[in-house]
Amino acid sequence: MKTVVHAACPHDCPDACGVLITVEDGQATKIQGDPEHPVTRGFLCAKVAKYLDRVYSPDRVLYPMRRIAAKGHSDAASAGKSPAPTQAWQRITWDEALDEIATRFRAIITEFGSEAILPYSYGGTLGALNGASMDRRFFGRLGASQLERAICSAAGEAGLISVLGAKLGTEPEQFVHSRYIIAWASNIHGNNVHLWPFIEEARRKGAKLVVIDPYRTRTAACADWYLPINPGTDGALALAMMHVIIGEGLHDADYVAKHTLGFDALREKVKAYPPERVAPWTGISAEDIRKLAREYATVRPSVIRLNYGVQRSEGGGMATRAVAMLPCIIGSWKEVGGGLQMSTSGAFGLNKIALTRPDLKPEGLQRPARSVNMVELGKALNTLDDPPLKALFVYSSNPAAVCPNHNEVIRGLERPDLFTVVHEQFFTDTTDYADIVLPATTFFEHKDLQTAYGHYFVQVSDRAIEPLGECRSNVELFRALAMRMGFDDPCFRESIDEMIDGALDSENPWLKGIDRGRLQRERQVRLNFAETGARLPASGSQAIGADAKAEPFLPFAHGGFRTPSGKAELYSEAIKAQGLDPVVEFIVPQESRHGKKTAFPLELLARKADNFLNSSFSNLPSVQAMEETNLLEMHSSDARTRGIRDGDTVKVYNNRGEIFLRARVDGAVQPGVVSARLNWAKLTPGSRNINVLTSEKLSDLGNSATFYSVLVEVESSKFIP
Ligand SMILES: Nc1nc2c(c(=O)[nH]1)N[C@H]1C(S)=C(S)[C@@H](COP(=O)(O)OP(=O)(O)OC[C@H]3O[C@@H](n4cnc5c(=O)[nH]c(N)nc54)[C@H](O)[C@@H]3O)O[C@H]1N2
Ligand SMILES: Nc1nc2c(c(=O)[nH]1)N[C@H]1C(S)=C(S)[C@@H](COP(=O)(O)OP(=O)(O)OC[C@H]3O[C@@H](n4cnc5c(=O)[nH]c(N)nc54)[C@H](O)[C@@H]3O)O[C@H]1N2
Ligand code: SF4
Ligand SMILES: [Mo]
Repeated sequence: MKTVVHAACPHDCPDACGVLITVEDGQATKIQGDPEHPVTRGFLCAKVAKYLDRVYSPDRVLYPMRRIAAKGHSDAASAGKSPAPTQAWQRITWDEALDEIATRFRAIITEFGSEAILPYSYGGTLGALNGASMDRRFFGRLGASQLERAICSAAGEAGLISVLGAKLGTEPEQFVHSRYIIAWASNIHGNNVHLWPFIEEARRKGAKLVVIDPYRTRTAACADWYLPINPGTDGALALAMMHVIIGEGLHDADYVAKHTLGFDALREKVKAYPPERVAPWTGISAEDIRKLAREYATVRPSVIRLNYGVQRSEGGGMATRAVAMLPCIIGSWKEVGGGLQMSTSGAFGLNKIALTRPDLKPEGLQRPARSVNMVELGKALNTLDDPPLKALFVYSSNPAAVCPNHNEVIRGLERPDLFTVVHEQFFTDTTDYADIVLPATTFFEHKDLQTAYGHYFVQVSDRAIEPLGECRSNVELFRALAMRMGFDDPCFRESIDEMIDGALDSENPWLKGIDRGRLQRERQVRLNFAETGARLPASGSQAIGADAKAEPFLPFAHGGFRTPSGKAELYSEAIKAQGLDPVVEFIVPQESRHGKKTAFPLELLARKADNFLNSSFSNLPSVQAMEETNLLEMHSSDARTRGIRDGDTVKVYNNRGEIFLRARVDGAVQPGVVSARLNWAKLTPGSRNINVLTSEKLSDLGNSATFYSVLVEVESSKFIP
């Protein structure tokens, strides 16, 4: 029997593709993009196009396993293979695994209290159910420490929300109407590939594409104008652009008067940021800054695709705030194809309370459980007291690869007294430190509800095949654990469909008329913007993009900002309350070439790989074939002064650690900047990855990670570990 099942890609990616899976006699035999999805339009990225290799990989975790050897990478692993190190593991039943976890948890709670247990999850799946529902209910009811999930986007979200009040932005379909497109810290070909066809269509009609990125991405190489910027200086660039725009009267005085708060204070503030002052920080000439500002303000509609690279810096929150002000002062929110997109996730408004049940608590616990920032996992494992962390439950994440200050993370994970459970699809860097490993389903094997952060379509992702081996989804795992702990709240028995219905039963007017039945019939349903304001201004009502039936969604054409004042807040009391400049300012990042002098003169971009997804996919041979790994990209001038030639082994180091990579001298970075890509640690020489060099330092807003504020030194090395 042959069927075609509709699913949605749940990986941590803005595109949330519509997917069609062909199933023959219970086996998935083909994956393709759903051609009817109006944004993702029938194609998949290169890694997910090879998803059958992932689902049916011989390296999948298929059964619960108990550790029978010391914690740490096995020899097979450091030899560079993608291992299922069987000599470290003994297969056990689910009953044995659940009993052992429940017994250990009870003992830890008796001796140290429930906050000695820490859940640790992030972006393995963004499915609404498997991402955050039964797990949150379980750990809430248990009274475990709460996890502050700030590793990715918290600084940018705080910056964006301080101006707009919500994570809303320009629809990707509208980019075809843009005449001037700025891809700002936005690796579109690598991380957001479904936006590219819309940009190409706009360019065929004459639009100009500008890319602002310290790394010459494939997108930068295709741009009409590439502006390599020094890392961590985007806030200064945006301030200088506003200096020019306001100084030359290129702002939209009418929009500003009606829909913004604090313009006079901003006008004063930007006087301190003339292009001549900002040029040395950014590495962009004053002349280019002026040209960029003038073009952006006058070639209309102009749009900014701001992605998360800007906010992975010490000043990332303020920088995002500064960039988010630009469309507010030029009034481009009024135009189809104008505005800015960083995230669209704020539009979905699922009923998160129903999903996560924050009211569940252990009997007797009055205050909320303490919170631990996931960025500081190393610090938490090694130094947290009262109570110390005694158990770590990892799912949908690979902290032994993705967390900053890797050496400290590993030191913590090696603790023999730490009871670690990892729910995974593969034997990752993190399972190498687990006491118990539990097998997890892929999205082929479970049903879920899918939103997006790069468009406005909702989908139900159907289950295509039975779970492989004894794999269980996150929902089913935490349901079973709740039962084992004796939690009898009815919510632990809710079916998947009941949970989907509960999530869609929300006060968000944009979900009106969208229910599970309709989603299963229509596959991808655009949010119901017709129900509320936020529509086209009377002047221009051209149809847009692939979905001509739908009116363009212009979130702030008539104001309607979700801030306390209802205006775009160029002055923010909330920012002031945090002790920061209520307007906006640029503070030179300490760990940068502009900060205080150190022995480490080069700025490192510890970037993601175009063909992996954070550390996911990096173990699959067919995906490895598309990505060159273990490289340090550097500029020829920095290589020359250190006697390094293309292909040499180099040691890259700072006070936190060292790593051995192969030098690539090819012009992707500017002088003073080096770049390397995230990969599994055990697939990197020495079994340490690039996060040995990154720090736990938090960003100015949102307590987020600062993966792109890192200084290092590089030297030629004969030694290959
Ligand atoms: N192929 C692939 N796709 C992915 C991912 C992946 O790992 N691989 N990861 C997913 C995840 S988790 C996320 S959050 C999104 C993130 O996607 P993006 O928001 O695009 O995030 P990054 O790749 O971190 O950074 C984007 C770009 O910012 C640049 N950059 C670094 N520092 C600065 C700076 O100071 N200023 C400027 N202007 N640019 C800077 C980087 O060189 C990079 O090209 O992508 C998702 N999609
Ligand atoms: N140096 C450096 N470090 C970074 C970044 C960077 O740019 N540079 N980016 C940061 C960013 S933006 C992010 S978002 C984080 C991402 O950090 P993570 O979310 O930890 O990302 P992944 O490495 O993709 O690990 C996800 C794991 O979840 C597993 N998984 C997938 N689906 C499921 C499921 O349904 N259930 C369970 N139990 N497991 C599942 C996958 O097999 C995979 O091993 O990394 C951060 N780390
Ligand atoms: S990772 Fe992103 S681009 Fe690739 S299939 Fe999934 S949603 Fe689409
Ligand atoms: Mo992320």
